[in-house]
Amino acid sequence: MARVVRFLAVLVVGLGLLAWGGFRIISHTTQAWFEKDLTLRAQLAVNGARWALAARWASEDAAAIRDILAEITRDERIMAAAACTADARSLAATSEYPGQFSCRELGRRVRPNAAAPPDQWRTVGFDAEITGGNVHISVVPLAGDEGVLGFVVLVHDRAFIDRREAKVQELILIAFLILAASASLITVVAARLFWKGWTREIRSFLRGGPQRREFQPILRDVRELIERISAERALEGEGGAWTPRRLVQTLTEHLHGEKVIVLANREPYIHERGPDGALRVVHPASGLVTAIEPIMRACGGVWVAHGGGSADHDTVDREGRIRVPPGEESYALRRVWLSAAEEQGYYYGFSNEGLWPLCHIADTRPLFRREDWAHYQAVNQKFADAVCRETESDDPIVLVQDYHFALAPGMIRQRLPRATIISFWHIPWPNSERFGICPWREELLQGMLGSSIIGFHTQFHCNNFLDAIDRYLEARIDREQIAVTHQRHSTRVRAYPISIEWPNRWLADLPSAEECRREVFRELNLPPQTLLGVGVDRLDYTKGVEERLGAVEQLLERHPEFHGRFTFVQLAAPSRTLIERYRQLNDNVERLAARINQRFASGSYRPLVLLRAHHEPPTVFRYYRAADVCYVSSLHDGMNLVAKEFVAAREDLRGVLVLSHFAGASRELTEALIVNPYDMEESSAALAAALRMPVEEQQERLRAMRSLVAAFNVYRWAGRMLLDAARLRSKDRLFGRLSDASGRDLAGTR
Ligand code: ADQ
Repeated sequence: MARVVRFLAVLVVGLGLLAWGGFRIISHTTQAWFEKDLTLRAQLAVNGARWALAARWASEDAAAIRDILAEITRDERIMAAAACTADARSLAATSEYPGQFSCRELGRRVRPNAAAPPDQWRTVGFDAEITGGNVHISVVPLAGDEGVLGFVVLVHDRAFIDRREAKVQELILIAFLILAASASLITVVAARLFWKGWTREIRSFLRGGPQRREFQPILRDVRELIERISAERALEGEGGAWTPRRLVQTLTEHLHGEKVIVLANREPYIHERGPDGALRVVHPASGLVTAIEPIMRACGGVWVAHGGGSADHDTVDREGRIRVPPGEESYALRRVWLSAAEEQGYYYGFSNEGLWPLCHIADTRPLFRREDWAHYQAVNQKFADAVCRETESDDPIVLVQDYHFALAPGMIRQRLPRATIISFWHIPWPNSERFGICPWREELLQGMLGSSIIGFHTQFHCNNFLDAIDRYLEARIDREQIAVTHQRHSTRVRAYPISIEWPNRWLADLPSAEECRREVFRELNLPPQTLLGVGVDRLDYTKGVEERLGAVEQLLERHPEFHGRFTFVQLAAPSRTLIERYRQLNDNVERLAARINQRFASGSYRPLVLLRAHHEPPTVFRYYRAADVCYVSSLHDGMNLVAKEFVAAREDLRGVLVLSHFAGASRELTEALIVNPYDMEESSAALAAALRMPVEEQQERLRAMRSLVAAFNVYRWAGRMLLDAARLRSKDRLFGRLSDASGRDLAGTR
């Protein structure tokens, strides 16, 4: 109510000011007109009497001149008149002439300047006040045969002008009101008619009836709104929890049970043959696999990946397929074979020496080689072809994973224009200046824009991506829809923060935290009062393992009370060891661990345990459960699932997570102790605080983080992407129908 009153008050004041301003202008203009009119009249009157006046001027016949002046004042609007000589003496004046306007004073007015001779004099006019009212004075030079003789003064009645002015203003006001009333009336009638048609169209649209073309943009907005609301409802739905069942339901209801094809470089199950010839299945240490595998278990479909295991060939059928997971077969793994040269160029070279350091701010220079690029293109084409062979319809749902396949979306789109391609970029996206380092930046962006949706972990990375498009491609960016249109194809860009499965399958058969702790302590030969810290990573320079060990060293330096009591165990899965920078990292970490042990070891006490090997998930989870503190010190990380796994593992609500500010996970797990891993002071202090943290505080922090990871689990991550894909598909189908009906390509105008 107060708002309405405020609005009306502002409206009234605004209109008042407008009207006042309008009147000022009108009155000014009419006044100027009237004054001009008076001057003209005065000149006419004097000119009309000019010969008669001139004849009497030389003899200075005052009586005759007065008679002529009296004749002039017969005009009802001229009240009085006077005649003055060139040297400003009074010759004659009518009886009503007001004495206050002397010839001397008026003589000064007709001269443009003091020295101006009479032939330069000009007619002047001005308003004045006399007893009895306002007047207008005109002073008109009188010309004879021998030049200017003097001037005539005419006194006009201003009351007449004021009356006329008021009348004009009144008429203008009436015209204005009539105009405003007609305009309002027309607007109201038009709006009513339009509203009526509009609402009728919406009602008919909701009932599924025919739609008129001119209403299609409005109906499209309404449709989008309805879809968004229903998708949000489906997403947050009853019960709220996202489970494998709910994900499958979503797929069935919204995507008609469509088969999902995942394209990822890493395979979820690697078959290795040991030295004894026995076959072994390995779960790779990969955040991507951790996240996608539960989705495939739930939804079925095909996972297309590089077959890199030593026994991978021996376990597949002729098409390179094998049903997985072993013993619980629910989806197909389709292996693609790469030659050593292809793997070197595409995987180690372009992907991991080029794109990986390009996208991570961790002080390692990206290396771009032309031959790597050629392999990257060829291998992307090879995988894209494999995906197309796995499809059963012309509009499959394809989930393209990560930076290994920036070109594949465009290649798949070329063969299957109606496919729904969701690309997810698991690592950060750099700012556009850094991205510009890549010599094939345009090609990468074009390839990615073959996707229907491109996902990143954070909005920040989405924005960086849009900036890169803006800078390097001729494309239209719609910042409201967050979409890019390039060569008539539209791609949505969205943030989908990835997560882990909840409940976690690896926890189901795991012993209690106490038992895990006992087992780990036995394995590491630790005394029971030991405080245990743990780090779990692929050995990658972006994970900040060197910085982490530095923080442990400083903790022991600054806090002697932890000597002999604190042990940090680092599980480090060797990764990309063919690359020089990774070999260096390996050596550095080993050297650092040795130095710390040398400095602080005593008796059987070793402050640092480096377990440089791949560990199967049950072992990893056992360490999470055994630890007092888990330190994730990434220098730059898209998300980091280790942090979320630690939170999931701590059903006992014990333990503290110390988490790098530079991991995407720090945006969600705000109850962790968030640190800058480059700052040794801060991170070692955080480790000390974690080791001293009261149990109640540990419980409180973990409770909050656990409820977040439970609600925002990986099923929700996939569910949101699939719902968005479903919306796009129905929209595409609708547009397809509309364009068929109208013979126009509407899809291209989106
Ligand atoms: P990654 O860089 O692989 O993933 P991350 O998210 O930390 O990183 O996941 C690592 C996974 O490997 C975890 O599941 C962990 O348990 C496992 N792991 C780590 N060390 C291991 C070891 N020594 N032995 C066995 N398993 C180990 C990329 C991005 C991340 C993003 C994920 C998912 O770099 O930022 O979170 O994708 O999108």
